[in-house]
Amino acid sequence: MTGETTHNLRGDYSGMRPDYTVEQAWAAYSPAEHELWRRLCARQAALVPQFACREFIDSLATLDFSAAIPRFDEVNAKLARATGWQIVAVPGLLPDRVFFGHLASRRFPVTVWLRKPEEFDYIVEPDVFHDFFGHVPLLFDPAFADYLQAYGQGGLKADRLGAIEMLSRLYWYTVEFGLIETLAGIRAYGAGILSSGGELPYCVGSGEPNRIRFDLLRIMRTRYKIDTFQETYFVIRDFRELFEATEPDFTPYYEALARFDPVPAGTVLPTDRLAG
Ligand code: HBI
Ligand code: FE
Repeated sequence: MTGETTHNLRGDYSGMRPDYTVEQAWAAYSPAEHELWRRLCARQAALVPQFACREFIDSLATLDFSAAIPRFDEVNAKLARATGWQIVAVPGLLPDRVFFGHLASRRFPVTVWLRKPEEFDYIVEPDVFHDFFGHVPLLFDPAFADYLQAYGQGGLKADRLGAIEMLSRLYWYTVEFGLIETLAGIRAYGAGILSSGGELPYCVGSGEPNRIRFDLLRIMRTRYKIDTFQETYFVIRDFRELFEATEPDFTPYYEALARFDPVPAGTVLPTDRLAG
């Protein structure tokens, strides 16, 4: 979301603090919500060993939150020791500037509400399952945690340069829908994939989508669709590659990219190096 407004979003933004955070209100979750949470975790846990990257699998194994919707403050005690990150409870999608500001300070916004049972297979806005199951485990990986903070710092600068759309594409094709090469083959590390029952096997196993080697400028030119499986995935070698890509000052990149047209989501360019 790149808009500054929070209208027509599902969350309750009325009681939030100036930094858009709220209390998690863990006691307010119903038994039915904890049951839906258990079903969502069971579905993904069956897929993770075969399709998720090693770092996600190892981190998930140290966190035991399949029995009920987790208490953010309990996980924060462990997370602070691991990488200095904290999760903060939010009503839902935040304006980009606010979102980047949290990431830049090693705070990951996690939505407090859970989807409805009829949204078991697909939800448009991130809910607590997408944010927590999809994003939190990799916050325990030092290299990925460094990248995400660097991304947040870059986002604050992109906001000042009017380059948010290009940086949102980088977030989309890495943090949300990124793939990584492993000795056992290509695996998923993107949260949007890891929290999806259908897209997790699809992104690794299907012959349909393009799988292109990570290329920062190519990614920042590439459009994405929010309501279908991805037509193109970008594949990194390891998380250091992400961190190193975000180290330089992006200003010259934005200037160079201003001369190119965006690339449609399903296109393969002659300069693309295919992966897998
Ligand atoms: N807000 N809570 C929340 N979670 C997100 O993942 C998120 C957001 N706001 C903006 C956003 N993502 C994307 O536009 C990023 O590219 C910034
Ligand atoms: Fe997300």
